[in-house]
Amino acid sequence: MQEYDASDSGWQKYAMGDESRGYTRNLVDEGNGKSNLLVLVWTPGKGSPIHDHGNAHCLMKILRGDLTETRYDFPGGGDEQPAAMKVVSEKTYTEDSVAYMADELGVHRIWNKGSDFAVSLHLYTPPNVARGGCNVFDPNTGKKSHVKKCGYYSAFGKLLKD
Ligand code: 2CO
Ligand code: FE2
Repeated sequence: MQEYDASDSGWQKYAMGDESRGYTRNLVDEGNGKSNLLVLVWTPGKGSPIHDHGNAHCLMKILRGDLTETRYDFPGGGDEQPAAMKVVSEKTYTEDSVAYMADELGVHRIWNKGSDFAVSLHLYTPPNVARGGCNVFDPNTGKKSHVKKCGYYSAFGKLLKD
């Protein structure tokens, strides 16, 4: 991920944005069933919900713009009292930087504070979220909801119908 040159225009055919959404997930490669490579396009002023990563490794490289990541402690089991989720860090990543995320480090949300679309390249291994979805969390209560299908906006450069 570090060696990939973000000024290479190869990623552009996958970078399909949609300002009606927080971000789009565009599938580039399925790594022979062992990984998932995605180009994500982030709408200005919007972002993702707080989510986990299906017990997989996640690498993110910024291809265009800046992205802000807020990390939270992984919420505990079901019998805790509802409580606002605890922020552990907030970082802004600039073009060409690479970040790592995994459930061991907590959960996060990614936000595009800029005024133009931002683009990032994500490598997930194993591709657990593609198979089993992920969980999203309510920032005020820590309540978890399972998302069965974290769908794609496009696959292999072709727009998918909803
Ligand atoms: N994990 C999110 C997703 O695949 C993107 S935030 O970066 O990890 O939709
Ligand atoms: Fe994520």
